[in-house]
Amino acid sequence: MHQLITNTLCTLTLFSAGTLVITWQLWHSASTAMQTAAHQSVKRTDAIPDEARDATNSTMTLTQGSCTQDTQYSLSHEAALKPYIRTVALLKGEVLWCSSFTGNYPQAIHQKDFSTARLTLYPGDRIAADIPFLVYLTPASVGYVAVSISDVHLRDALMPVPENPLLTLVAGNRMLTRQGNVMTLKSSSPRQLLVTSSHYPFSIGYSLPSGFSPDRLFSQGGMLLIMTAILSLTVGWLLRRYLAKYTTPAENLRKALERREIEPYYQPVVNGSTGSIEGFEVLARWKHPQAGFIPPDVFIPAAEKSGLIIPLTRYLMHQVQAELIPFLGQLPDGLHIGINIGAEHVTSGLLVGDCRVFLDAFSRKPVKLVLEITEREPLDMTAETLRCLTELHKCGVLLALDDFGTGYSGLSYLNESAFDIIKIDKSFVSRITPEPDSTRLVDCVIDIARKMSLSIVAEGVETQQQARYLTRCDIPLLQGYYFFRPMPLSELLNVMLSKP
Ligand code: G
Ligand code: G
Ligand code: MN
Repeated sequence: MHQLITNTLCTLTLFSAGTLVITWQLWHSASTAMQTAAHQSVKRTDAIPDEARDATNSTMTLTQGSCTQDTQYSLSHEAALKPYIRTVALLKGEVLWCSSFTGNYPQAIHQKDFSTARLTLYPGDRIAADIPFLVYLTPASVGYVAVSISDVHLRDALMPVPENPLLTLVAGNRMLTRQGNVMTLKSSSPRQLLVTSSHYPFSIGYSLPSGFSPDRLFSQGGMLLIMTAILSLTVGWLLRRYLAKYTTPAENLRKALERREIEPYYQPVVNGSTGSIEGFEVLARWKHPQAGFIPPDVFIPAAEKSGLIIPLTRYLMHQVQAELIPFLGQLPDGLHIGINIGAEHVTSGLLVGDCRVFLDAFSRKPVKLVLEITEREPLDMTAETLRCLTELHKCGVLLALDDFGTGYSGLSYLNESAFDIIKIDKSFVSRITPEPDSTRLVDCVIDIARKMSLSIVAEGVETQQQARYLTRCDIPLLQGYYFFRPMPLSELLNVMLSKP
């Protein structure tokens, strides 16, 4: 579950980051395109006042004369031969006295806000047939020369990129849109960026594209989006495989504990001379839903290394307690319950409390709790450890040295008189055969135990001969396949409750 969330989050984060980068890149390209368009537009628009300036230069001298036919001819000539120019006119104050268009009929300028600026945009009026126009005005010694330019040419210059409707022509405080409207700029007008001509007092205005536009993203970045999605899913999938492959044994074990896949099995401990079951040793069994049965030799060392041996043991103790309590009335008194304990549990300071809880649960019918501490793992016999073992003895817990003779200096442990029982390892028991000298080693071990006044449990008894020999040596408790294999509780109850 945890892994699935990590995976999904990672995939989504990757996809979002990719989408963000694509969005930014598309916005950046669109902004650059807009800026380039504005610069191109300035260049193209510059050519228009260039023409008006030439026409003005050729007609400047006419401002001093009167509006004769020759004067009109010269004005019309300029207007007709220069493609951008609509009219060339001579003004005194606000009165137009000679024009390429109206001839020598003096006419007042109808525009309410006549401006003496070099370039002025005017909305259409009656004379101009409601077509907006730009006036290029030059003061002369007497009056002005006014050259008007129709908006068509201006609007053309605003269209370097046909699909880009956002450029405007700005002169003074007025603006011509590409739709051909002349508007006065106010502080409330939408903000636009300006590229100003270096030759004439006008600018081309443009707005930056919106930061996010689903339209732009899908139409221009569709392919990239699909690729990002595929990439994110692939990385997510690879990560999933990687995580699945590299989960440590400890992690698997932790999950197994959470999912309650580990359960206690019970191997009966038998009195060799009477054949009665005196109790059992609890052995952990992991039933993995996919991998099937996992043997403890595999996961117990992993648990010991990862510090999970304590939770595992506590879990088993709790299970044993919960499973057995309902049948307490039917079980014999002083039941021997052997539990395997990791060295770490002894030094953790938790063991005494755990045992007290366990024994309290069985207070109705006292049991003999035997902690089996293996000799294969080193156990530091510090003052702290010894104090813990003493505490355990005070609670009535018995301590058994497991796998005796196979590992770390069991003899020196015995010297501390901390143990009550030794469990003779199956490797000694298995040596007992009909051969005359085969019992020598096990005899030595038994001798040591006797000299140290320790009880003995022999484990790994597989044959009748071994059982007989050990019983003859007065070893009270035996354990092994010859009697019983480890079994689940239901079977244990069967064999215990059917035999006297
Ligand atoms: O059955 P067997 O194969 O059950 O056990 C293999 C090894 O795992 C033995 O050394 C046994 O002592 C150990 N073992 C089994 N169950 C437990 C357990 O609950 N705790 C500890 N510490 N060791 C266990
Ligand atoms: O280390 P410990 O003594 O806790 O281990 C007990 C181990 O011995 C378990 O793995 C258990 O299954 C195994 N076992 C119990 N009886 C026999 C037996 O008769 N023969 C063999 N080979 N193993 C046994
Ligand atoms: Mn054991």
